Amino acid sequence: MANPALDDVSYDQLRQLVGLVDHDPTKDPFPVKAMDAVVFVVGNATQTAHFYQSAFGMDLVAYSGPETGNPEYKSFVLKSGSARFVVNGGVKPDSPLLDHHRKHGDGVIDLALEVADVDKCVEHARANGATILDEPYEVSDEHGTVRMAAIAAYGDTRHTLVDRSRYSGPYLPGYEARTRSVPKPEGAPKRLFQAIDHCVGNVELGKMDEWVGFYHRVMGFVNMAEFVGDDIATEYSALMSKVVANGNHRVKFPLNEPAIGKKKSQIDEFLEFYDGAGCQHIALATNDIVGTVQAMRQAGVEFLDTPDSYYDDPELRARIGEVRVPIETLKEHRILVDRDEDGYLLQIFTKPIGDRPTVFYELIERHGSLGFGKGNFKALFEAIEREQARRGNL
Ligand code: TYF
Ligand code: FE
Repeated sequence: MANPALDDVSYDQLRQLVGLVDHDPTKDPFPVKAMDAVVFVVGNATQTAHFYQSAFGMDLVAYSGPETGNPEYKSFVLKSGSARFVVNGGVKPDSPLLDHHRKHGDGVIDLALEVADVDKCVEHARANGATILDEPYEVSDEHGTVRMAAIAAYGDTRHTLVDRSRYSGPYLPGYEARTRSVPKPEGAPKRLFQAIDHCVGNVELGKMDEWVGFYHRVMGFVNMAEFVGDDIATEYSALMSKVVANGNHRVKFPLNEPAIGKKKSQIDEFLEFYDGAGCQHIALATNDIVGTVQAMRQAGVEFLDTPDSYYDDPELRARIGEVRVPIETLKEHRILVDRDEDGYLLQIFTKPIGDRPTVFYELIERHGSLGFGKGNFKALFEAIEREQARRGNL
């Protein structure tokens, strides 16, 4: 059975955590409720599932694999609040997951979306030129029925559409309930994050506007105000960026493309090592970023460094004003802060978590701000470029 205690994140909490806005889903051509799951293909799902428990504090909730009648691959389902990760690794040598891993390394294969009406979404997507990878189908077991379909997104990334309103099992038919297999450290917070805030896609040079158009046309997503345009791009960021979101902003997808600047773009580095377009970072919403960073660091997660000068800059101090945490604490943990007209946010970025310089994480604590930390772009991109240089890719 699903454990409701694991996703007891209320709508009001979510509104604060990820910055929701009012929206009428009855007028939406492609109504999306939320992220259903971020699905990864990795080289060793058994060990990656251990990592997300031990380092990200997630709870193992379900499993499918040879022991449950699925000889092809192992699949572990992990939760933290409303966030669900699924990590898959090939078992049978001819599993297509192993081809995906050979090409991309550890990465995101599916940004699955929970929807109320799979068929309505697929028809809208089809009418607007989307590639339908899986026509609507149903799977059932003793817990009920799930209706699903899948559409193609950038690179080899897909969006599976999931209607689980008639299903009460731990994940999907074919999965068995599991409980945490790695003990929680003593005194550890109940969970280290409560929700997925946004998932960023890196696409090839000149393709950003095509993919923004895709999300507009096919999925009815809207533009958010935050973007990195030509001017900022060539000066220091070496990337262009626009953000699309579903109607109530529960699902936010920033899209980056490389910009031709003085140096090799961090987006080019990603595209080279991922061997194509793909999901670059996932931002996790927490209501206690200091506690989360502390716990993750203790477990060995490495974060980008921020120079002392960032915190000692009087202009920054004046701009951010009063925030929940003393600036000395932010400095100690290398947490970035940004303020805009709606409020402020605290954020920090991990180094790439796998062998290839591709996928990384962001932690974000929002206090009214609906942005993505525009004021931090310069400091952040400089930190990313220092790491890029250490890898010999700049
Ligand atoms: O999601 C965002 O827009 C921020 C900033 O390569 C950012 O987290 C943008 C591009 C990038 C790294 C971070
Ligand atoms: Fe981000």
